[in-house]
Amino acid sequence: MNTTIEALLNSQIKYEAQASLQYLAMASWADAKGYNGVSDFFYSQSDEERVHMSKLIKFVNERGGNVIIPALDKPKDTYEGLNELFEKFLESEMFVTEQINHVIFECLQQKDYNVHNFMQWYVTEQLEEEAMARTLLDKLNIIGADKSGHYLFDRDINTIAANHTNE
Ligand code: OFO
Repeated sequence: MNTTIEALLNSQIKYEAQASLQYLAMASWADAKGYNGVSDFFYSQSDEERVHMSKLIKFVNERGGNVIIPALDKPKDTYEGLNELFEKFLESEMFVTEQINHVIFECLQQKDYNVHNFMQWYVTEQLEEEAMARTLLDKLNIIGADKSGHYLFDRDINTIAANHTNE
């Protein structure tokens, strides 16, 4: 396996793992605050990121590359409220998108069309997740500091996210 691409895929394994851990911390924060809907949402986002990580690990191994299972940074686990929580969610997704674009760019530089092809799944996934994070943050910005709005957001978040995915 091309060593530049192998290193980039190992970095990507870390970013997906870090996102999974971050969303787990977000789920736990929301759980403790009584936002059950938001908590379920982040538990499931955390699971999804773990799948993204495993998919990369399996791919690198199948291609005969050397997988490095990374050490992770401690995730942020306190938030001022839902607005900050979802700002961080969008930031995290935008960061991952940027990294994936970088992998894609390097695949083309290195003429590694096989990995380029494999990474298309991540491009589509990121597009979807970033759009969803933006939609949720937009809704929270409309709600502002209104407590009953936060109550309804928490109640409806999984429906909003599901409908968003089906659009
Ligand atoms: Fe891994 O999909 Fe978002 O970050």
